[in-house]
Amino acid sequence: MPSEAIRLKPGDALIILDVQRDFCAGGALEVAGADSILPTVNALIEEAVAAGAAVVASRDWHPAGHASFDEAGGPWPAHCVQGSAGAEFHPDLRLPERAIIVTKGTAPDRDQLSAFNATGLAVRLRQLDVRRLLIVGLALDVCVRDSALDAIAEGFETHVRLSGSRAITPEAGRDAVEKMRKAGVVIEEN
Ligand code: VGL
Ligand code: ZN
Repeated sequence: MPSEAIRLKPGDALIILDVQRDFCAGGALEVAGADSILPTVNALIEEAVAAGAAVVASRDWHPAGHASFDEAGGPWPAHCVQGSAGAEFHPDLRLPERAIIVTKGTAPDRDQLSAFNATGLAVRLRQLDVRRLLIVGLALDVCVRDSALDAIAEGFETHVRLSGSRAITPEAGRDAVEKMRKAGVVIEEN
């Protein structure tokens, strides 16, 4: 059963994962179709601001030679190196001034795929009386998945809107959706 798209309201947070140049067209770890989520994401930002919902944007922010890079024996090409052009948010992403920016992946020796991994985000959201999350961004099968699973574990009602996300591989994307659903994430398939 497809789940209905929610309307953002106070007590909600829009969580935008890693909409950075390196995950978008021409980037070091390009996610197919990544640029096509921008209209959806920008419309959600406008909806969140108008509704008084919080807006959170995470960024992958690795030191050079990070453990997750293939040069160090990790699974990924070098990407989102701190201060590089590839680590910048996509130039068309219209973040509001009051957006909460979460930086992750800074520990040199391990990966931090989830925006909740050692970032203090859950505490911050609870301080803001946030109870419900709408997660979009990149990539569906990696950081969106891990963040959504952590969000459930932290006790948030958690929605993922598929039109605002893309996977690195389609099979892993399908697996991620199944895993998130099983964990109690509401998958909005529109
Ligand atoms: C991500 C792979 C490596 C992501 C980050 O943001 O989904 N994927 N680092
Ligand atoms: Zn990374």
